[in-house]
Amino acid sequence: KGEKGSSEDNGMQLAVRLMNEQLRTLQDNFNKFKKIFIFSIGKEVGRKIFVTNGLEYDYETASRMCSRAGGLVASPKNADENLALQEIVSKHDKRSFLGITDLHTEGTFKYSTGGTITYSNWHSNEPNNDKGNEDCVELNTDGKWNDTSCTNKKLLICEF
Ligand code: 291
Ligand code: CA
Repeated sequence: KGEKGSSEDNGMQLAVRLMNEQLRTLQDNFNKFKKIFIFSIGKEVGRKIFVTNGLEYDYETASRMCSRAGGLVASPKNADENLALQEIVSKHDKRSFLGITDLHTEGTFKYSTGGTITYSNWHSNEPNNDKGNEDCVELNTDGKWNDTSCTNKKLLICEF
């Protein structure tokens, strides 16, 4: 019984060693793929990665597309993230939606995940809810925010 136990232990040790080797190979491949991905299409800021497909959609479609991909519509939480997004909209010369709206309560801008915004970079005299119809937020190429109609089509940028 003791002998059988130890041969089972040896088999287990071998299996664990092989799994560790495979895990290491998987991690190496994944890290390499991640580097190539970020180099080619992503923009990394801290632990966040911003990605655009270069196309424009209304807010509802943008929101659906980002969540289907396992992400969220980009929401800058600090000046670094806002600058990274500004670089993307400047490169494409298209304003983007942010994952921020006051659809729930007029005048109170919240993240799509809930919670009142903790960082903002409004253009002077914004948000103005022009024509009483501006519940979404667009990022301009100068990095400033403007509230705008959710049915406008803006550059899609998701965060992951
Ligand atoms: C004016 C300002 C904005 C307003 C915008 C929209 C149309 O900015 O009154 O507060 O949101 O018009 O009525 O433009 C967009 N992009 O929403 C003009 C440039 C943004
Ligand atoms: Ca506005």
